[in-house]
Amino acid sequence: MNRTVFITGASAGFGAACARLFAARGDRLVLAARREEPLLALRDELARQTAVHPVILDVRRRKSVQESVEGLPAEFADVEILVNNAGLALGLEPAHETDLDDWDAMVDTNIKGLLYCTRFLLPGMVARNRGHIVNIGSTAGAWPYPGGNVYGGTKAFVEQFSRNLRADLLGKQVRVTCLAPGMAETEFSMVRFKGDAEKAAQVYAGTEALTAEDIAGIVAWTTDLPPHVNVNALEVMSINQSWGPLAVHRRGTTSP
Ligand code: NDP
Ligand code: 8X3
Repeated sequence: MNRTVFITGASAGFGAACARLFAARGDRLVLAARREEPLLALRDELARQTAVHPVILDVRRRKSVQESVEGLPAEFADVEILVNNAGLALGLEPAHETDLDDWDAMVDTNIKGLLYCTRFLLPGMVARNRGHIVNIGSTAGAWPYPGGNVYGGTKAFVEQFSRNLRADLLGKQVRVTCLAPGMAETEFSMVRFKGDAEKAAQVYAGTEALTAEDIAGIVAWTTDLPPHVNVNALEVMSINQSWGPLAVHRRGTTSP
């Protein structure tokens, strides 16, 4: 395909699967994440297929994002596709019991990190009149659940920001897509439960969740459509996941 694709959160999960898929199609890759070891291992794995530029980057650091974008080698500078994927959920406690540091980290990563990457890469796309930003939202952005509080809020932001970008970009050949997956088996739950492997495994036990490869395939599909076709927002779940009824508090049964 010969496009340059910038993927955040490329050291694991959806990001790594996107990297593998885009590499197999011959796209050049800029792969960003904080953890050097898995990122460089992925670089080594994919270097046989395509040109890869790894960037050790914490997307929460605005200056680092700017320097990473401005310092891209010439071969990687004309980024055509940005997959804004870096993100996390921390904890599942009710709002009145959460750790404020967890809330800060989710807002700083899922919202502000995504904004920094967008703001520093978008001007080049507009100047070249060619680009596609794929933002990874979540079903949690549309459907609340106990303990989803700020994580769901950040993902609602991602979807609405994506739609507003489309409004700003009318008349430009720059597409914006928000892809909102449901439960997918990655390192997501290990991160949410802070390394508690047993709790994380329970999320996926006895069912078939989405895989990172499922999501990568959908991301790639949105980028392969004819240039005049923009997928605005797309929600996807495993067939094994659906909604429950609205919860009802019954006086006298569950509280004094
Ligand atoms: P993983 O935990 O497997 O991967 C998350 C990636 O984000 C890692 O590569 C991690 O790399 C990176 N990341 C986290 N924080 C930062 C940061 N501050 N700077 C740079 N990179 C960062 O999870 P998923 O692949 O499942 O998640 C990817 C995205 O998909 C997230 O936005 C998540 O919210 C969303 N999502 C996940 C779902 C799921 O059920 N799995 C469903 C719906 C949406 P590193 O630690 O090396 O920095
Ligand atoms: C991840 C899916 O349901 O754990 O965004 O919030 S969920």
